[in-house]
Amino acid sequence: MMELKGKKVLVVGLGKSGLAAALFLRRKGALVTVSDVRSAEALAKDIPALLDEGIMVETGGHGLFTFRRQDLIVVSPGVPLDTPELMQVKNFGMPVIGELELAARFLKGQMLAITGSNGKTTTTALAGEILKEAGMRTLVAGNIGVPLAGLIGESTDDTWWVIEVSSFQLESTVEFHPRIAVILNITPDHLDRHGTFENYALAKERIFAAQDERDSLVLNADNARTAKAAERSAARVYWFSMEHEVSQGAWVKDGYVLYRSAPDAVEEQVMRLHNIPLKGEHNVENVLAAVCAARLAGAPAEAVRRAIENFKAVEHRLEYVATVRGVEFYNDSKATNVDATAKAVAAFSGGVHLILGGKDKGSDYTLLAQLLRERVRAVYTIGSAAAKIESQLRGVVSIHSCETLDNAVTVAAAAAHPGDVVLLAPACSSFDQFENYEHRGRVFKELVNEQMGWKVGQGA
Ligand code: UMA
Repeated sequence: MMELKGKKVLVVGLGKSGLAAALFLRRKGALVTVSDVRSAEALAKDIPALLDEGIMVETGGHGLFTFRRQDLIVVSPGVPLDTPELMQVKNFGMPVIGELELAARFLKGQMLAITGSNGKTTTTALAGEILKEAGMRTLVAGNIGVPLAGLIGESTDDTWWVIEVSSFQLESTVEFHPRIAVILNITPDHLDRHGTFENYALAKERIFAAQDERDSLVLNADNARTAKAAERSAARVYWFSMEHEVSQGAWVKDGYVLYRSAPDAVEEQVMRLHNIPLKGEHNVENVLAAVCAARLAGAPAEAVRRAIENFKAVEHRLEYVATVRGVEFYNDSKATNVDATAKAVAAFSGGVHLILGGKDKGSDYTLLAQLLRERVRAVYTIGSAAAKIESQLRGVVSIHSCETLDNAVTVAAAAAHPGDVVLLAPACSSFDQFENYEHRGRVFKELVNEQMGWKVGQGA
């Protein structure tokens, strides 16, 4: 294990991950500095606690001098690895790792890690619920919103970590070694950071880079780019599929979820499809992946069934908000890429009023054209991506330029007829107008409540 006592460590980025990493490193005796591009005012709520712990803080930009006088640099996931100061010190041989890698080196227990372009938060939450239902010591962490570094002290040798991992986190892993790794799907996302789809896919594949033949890799047999990963993995590969039976893993047949632990094992009937309490086919895929991963971790089939049947949709993932004058409102603020939006729209048979836009990530919105023609009555654009979306989808469907979410909800609610759906599934990240996708989703829900004539906080 890496010795941290007396080492000079720089943490880059003071968001959730940076804060947790800095406090962990300090407790381990490191001499910690945090550097963030935001101003001291913007970071005011976190700085006093850091100074109290004896952590130094650099705000308003990254100084090359600060970066150069360290023994180790720990980066937050949102900090691109080609940030000039990082590139410079890497050239001098400075070790640079991410918060995930740091935590993975110190935590106790075993890791079940889940990645994918879409569905990873729901699948992580599902797998976590199943292991808890099975009575296993479980910690759920990662991209789902809880940095691992803050939970290390709670882990013991019999802990199962259920971790949502993003391509950003995986880019800076070295020894990160999950016993069970899951890749749900790989479809274009984050091209602004990774440059090409292939680079992005390769970052995802780092989830199994340290695995060997004693480990398990769960892959989506129906997603071409994901299935290709099998060739490069040293682990035992398990599959899940909506379309056909698999040799080992989980699949759907005659209205049931089935699982088989090995090609010559008996197939188990896990549960009826009908009893999955989540909307949309993509959520059946998430269930299949969670079934596979949880059975591999040792959860009994009965606990798997019970936990899934009692599962509640995760906030901001195709979350039902309310019905106002016969119009249903759904919040899928977590649909931050084109594929997630397509899945959200496909969960409804028609009559959708779709709110699209935010910060563009180099996406191709024309991929939505067919689905929009079939199921969407109108699109309402918001944010800085609006002009691009409008030019790519002109003539496909009626488009209203709304600029803000507030405006979009008002215009969509007025246009929708009873039986229609107003769906926030914006296909973009939120950072142009909101703090993050959770903030965007919360604002949407407040606006829907206002449509009902409610004031926030007053309840029904
Ligand atoms: N910053 C710098 N320099 C830079 C860039 C950013 O100093 O060059 C600073 C920012 O000013 C800010 C801080 O870094 O103060 C933000 O760090 P961060 O973006 O890593 O945010 P955290 O709060 O640490 O949240 C991260 C994940 N964020 C990202 O990957 C962008 C969260 O995932 C995750 O929940 C959290 O760690 C805990 O693990 C969010 C996300 O959007 C949900 N993830 C992407 C996705 O799901 O698509 C990958």
